[in-house]
Amino acid sequence: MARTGSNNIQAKLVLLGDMGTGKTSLVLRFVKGQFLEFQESTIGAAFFTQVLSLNEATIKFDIWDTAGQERYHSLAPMYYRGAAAAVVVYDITSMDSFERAKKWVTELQRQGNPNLIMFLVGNKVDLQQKRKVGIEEGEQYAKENGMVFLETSAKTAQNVNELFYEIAKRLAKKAPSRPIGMKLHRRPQETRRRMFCCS
Ligand code: G3D
Ligand code: MG
Repeated sequence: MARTGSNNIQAKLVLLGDMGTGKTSLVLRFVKGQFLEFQESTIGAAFFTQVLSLNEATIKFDIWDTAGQERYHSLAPMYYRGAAAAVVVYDITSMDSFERAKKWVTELQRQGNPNLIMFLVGNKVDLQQKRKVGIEEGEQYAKENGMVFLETSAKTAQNVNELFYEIAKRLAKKAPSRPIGMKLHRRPQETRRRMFCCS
């Protein structure tokens, strides 16, 4: 994370979690305000940028949306290394995805940066009738691991902007105050780029 002007912050954000939990959908909801019922699986990782303005600072997010499949696991450190914030996503209708989320948290704790701001997100909260992971379970685990916890729905947009605002607020609090003299574009273009293909 770097403060690139008096109150401009550039921060790397990574999304981790099992395939199918809704990582790409959450990012698309935030960046483009859209949701796709049939969302292509991410191959390797995808990159997005988005700018969010708070009263106290403007945050430019460099977002790495990872694939989540086991076969791409060895690439994950590339995405979480140097990240200022990590969002570990599970699907509230899948206990397996919650267990997988815990593994990501353990990996981040072992290998990641101790200053990393970590969020635990239970997505697909619109599917209440299929819920397998209780809200208390998520909350409890997040608390034990010093994470911020939220349940979201990329489909209905519930808590999605709140998630990114909360990340931005915490980044703004933590960012070093010494400017390092790099300017943001006034209206950075959102980009999406496939990094790895195909197996
Ligand atoms: P991933 O990036 O974590 O692998 P995706 O997950 O964003 O690709 O989403 C996987 C599937 O879950 C997609 O459906 C997507 O539409 C759906 N999905 C994502 N978020 C939500 C949500 O909040 N609620 C509901 N009900 N569905 C969601 P398909 O049909 O393409 O598998
Ligand atoms: Mg994806």
